[in-house]
Formats: sequence, structure tokens, C-alpha cells
Amino acid sequence: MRAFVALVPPVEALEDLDTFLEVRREVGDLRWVQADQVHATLAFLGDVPDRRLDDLVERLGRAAAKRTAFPTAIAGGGAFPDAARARVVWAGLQLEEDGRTELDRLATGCRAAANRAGVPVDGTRFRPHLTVARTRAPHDVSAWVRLLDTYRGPAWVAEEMALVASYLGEGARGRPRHQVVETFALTP
Ligand code: 3AM
Repeated sequence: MRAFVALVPPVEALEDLDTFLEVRREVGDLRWVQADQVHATLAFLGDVPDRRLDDLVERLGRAAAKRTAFPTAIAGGGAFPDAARARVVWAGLQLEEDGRTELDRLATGCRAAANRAGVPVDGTRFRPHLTVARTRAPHDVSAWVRLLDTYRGPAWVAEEMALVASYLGEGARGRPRHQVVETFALTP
């Protein structure tokens, strides 16, 4: 199973962002992520062998329970590697200081949990973001980033994270199809 761990915003937040971006989608040559697949990746796991799954699920559950739920909202945006030569356009998460700490520690905890369960995760710096579009080639997306900077979605409380399976090429137009395998509650 190819999988990742993510924070999945509630439907209302995803729909609000989708509505904000919808009218503007006609322009440009970006590949937009379907609204119901937008998420903030905490750890990309790659292929998880079946024999590792139970241990992984148990450890992820404990990692989530160590962190406290926090208020947030989808807000602002940016691009990787940068707006002038972007491959990825993303929306951000608005966080209070405590929330930022909890989210950072949650991501660190997920990675540690995966490594201990025998699913090696790379140690690249965690940069919270929700990918909304990808480019076919490096592309100037400054206008999209400026637009996203004006966005602030409805507030919600991040109270769980999800283990998501990603099936390559099975979704619409050959995109990966995502399926939540398990959710893990943060401490209220
Ligand atoms: O969350 P974002 O969109 O930044 O690009 C994939 C996506 O990143 C990334 O994992 C996230 C799952 O939604 N991803 C895919 N293959 C990857 C790989 N081999 C990868 N990240 C690291 N290594």
C-alpha cells in the first residue's frame, strides 16, 4: 500500500477554498488537485508492507494522542520551489503559536512512528502546506500566490489526522485516488 499521513480539512473548509478558486480556474495551465483530495501531508510513507501496517497504525495512534487539538483555517498560500519557477502551488494553514508547535510536533511524531514501525521516512524539513495545483513545467505562479494571499477560509479545529492510501493512476484523468484507511484522534 502506497500511503501518507495527513491533516484532512473538513468538507466545509475544502468547499470554501474550492469555491474561491473555482471561478479563476479557467485561466492558466495548472493541474488542479480535486477539492476532496486537498490535504496537508505530515509524512509521506511510500510503500507500506502489509506486515508493518498493524504496528504502524498503533504507533501513529499514540503519536496523535500525544498532541492537543488546535484551531486553524486554510489561509494564504505560496509555491515550491518559488513563485517564479513553481512546480507546486499551495494554500497555507493559519495557526496560533500553540497550534504551530502542535502541528510541528505531530509531523515529527508521525515520522518517528513510521521509522520505528520499519517504514523509513525521509527527514526533509516539514513545511505545512496544502497543494492545490501542480505545474507541467516550472511556471511563474506569482499571480496565483497573490490571490491565495487574500484568502482566509472558515475556522475549524484540527482534531485528527489520517492514514491515507494513494492508488496511482486510478483516479480521474489518471491522477492518484486517495482513500482514508484510518483516522487518529488528537487529544481534545
Ligand atoms: O503534500 P504534497 O502535495 O506536497 O507529492 C506528494 C504529496 O506532496 C508527496 O507526498 C504527498 C502526498 O500527498 N510525494 C509523492 N511521492 C513522494 C516521494 N517519493 C512524495 N514525497 C516524497 N517522496
